[in-house]
Amino acid sequence: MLYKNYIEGQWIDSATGKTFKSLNPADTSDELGEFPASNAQDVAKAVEAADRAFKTWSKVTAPRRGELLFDLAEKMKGRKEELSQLMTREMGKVLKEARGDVQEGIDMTYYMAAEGRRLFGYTTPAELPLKAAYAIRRPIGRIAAITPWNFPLAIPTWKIMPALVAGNTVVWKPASDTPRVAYELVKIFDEVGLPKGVLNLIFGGGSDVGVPLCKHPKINMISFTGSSDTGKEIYKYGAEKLNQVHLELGGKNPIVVLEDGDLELAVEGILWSAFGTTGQRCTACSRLIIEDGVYEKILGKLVARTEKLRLGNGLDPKTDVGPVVNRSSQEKVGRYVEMGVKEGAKLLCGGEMGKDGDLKKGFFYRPTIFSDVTPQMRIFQDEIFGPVLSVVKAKDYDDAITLANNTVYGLSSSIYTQDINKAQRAIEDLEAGITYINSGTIGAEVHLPFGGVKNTGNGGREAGLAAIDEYTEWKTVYIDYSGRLQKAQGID
Ligand code: UN1
Repeated sequence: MLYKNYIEGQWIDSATGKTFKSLNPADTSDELGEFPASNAQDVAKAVEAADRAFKTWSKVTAPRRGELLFDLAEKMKGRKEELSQLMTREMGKVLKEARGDVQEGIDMTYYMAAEGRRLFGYTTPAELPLKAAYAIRRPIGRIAAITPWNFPLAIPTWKIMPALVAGNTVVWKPASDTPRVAYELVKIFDEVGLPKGVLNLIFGGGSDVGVPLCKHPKINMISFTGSSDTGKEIYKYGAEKLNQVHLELGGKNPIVVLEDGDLELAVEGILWSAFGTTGQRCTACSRLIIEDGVYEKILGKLVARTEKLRLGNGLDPKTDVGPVVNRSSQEKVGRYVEMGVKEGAKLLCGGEMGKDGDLKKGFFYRPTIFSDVTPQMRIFQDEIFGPVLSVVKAKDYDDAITLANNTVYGLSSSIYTQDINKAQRAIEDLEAGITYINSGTIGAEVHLPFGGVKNTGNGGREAGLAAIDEYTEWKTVYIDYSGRLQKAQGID
């Protein structure tokens, strides 16, 4: 089936007439649809629509905007299973994880629906008598949302829901690997009666759609999740227009296991964080740092468990690990594994594509563990975004923290220890936006800030109240009811 862009409440063809297909990465003979490969002309139409809609949507009261999101959340809930199955087919994650992704989207939608009755500003005394002073939140305007394929439903909701409840309008460019899930979400918006132009959807590639969208003079905020390289480029487009730019970029997230940690629990957490979603989470654990005394023990258990993980189609309940998203990801993982071997790391398991039986139909890669990794190696430093875990031995707590922080990234982090003092110290010492104690690096909840330090972003946070800060601007109000000219700062 041929799908269309969604502009001003209408499903319309692209100006280009060109299309691209969405294929199941577990079985490329399964096609999820054909989508318009749009261009700058389509983008311009969508931004104009968002601009017209802003005039009225920003005047709808926030509780009413929230009610619409509430209806949306209810519908998403009703379609959870259908959306989850579709997601597994479109990007490969195993069904129980797809359900988690959809659930995260539902959670965010309910959470932001409720924000419609808060959007708290603040009041404060004025320094002069007979004068009121307070600050309120105002929408920013027309927002470009550019989203990745790894959380095709949850991440778009992190951007679209706070943007809409705050009174902004949105033009959304979803990843070209997951257009169908994007279509289904917008269809639900359409069904609940979102006023036309408030959310517009444009399918297509980064250079043909993403770039003109970011450069468009009427876009005044850009929110992007993806690689640090693309993030830097997008930041420049935003800078030229002095736009607010929200960037959620890469990670090379460490789990530290200390000698006093619960080792069984740690192994469970490592497996889940390194190979869940086939390692394709920004929060995935890709570096494991183990204190000397338990190094061999943990590695032994971990490799044995990893070798038992079943690779396969995510719709099969017996599957533990699904495919990577496409051929170029599979090749990238392969290149990094070759590099790791050349750099002198020891390959303990995996290290090859899935080639047997049905695995030939898609893009599979076996969960891979390297030991004897050093911080100089590319496999220690680069975000691979696949099922590859690099393991390093640490002498003690301080060495472990130094190793953990030896990265340009800083999204998630974790430490396993039973020592309350070390746990508390790690919360301060680990350079990351998120730190887990005695749990892996993945599984952030929607009502807390999400984001990272260093090259993971530019200081902003998604989710939680932080998202409301991202998608609103402050307006400060002074009301002088003295009836005379009062001058602040003590001027007579
Ligand atoms: C991501 O990979 O960009 O914390 C998002 C987690 C999920 C979100 C991951 N709730 O792992």
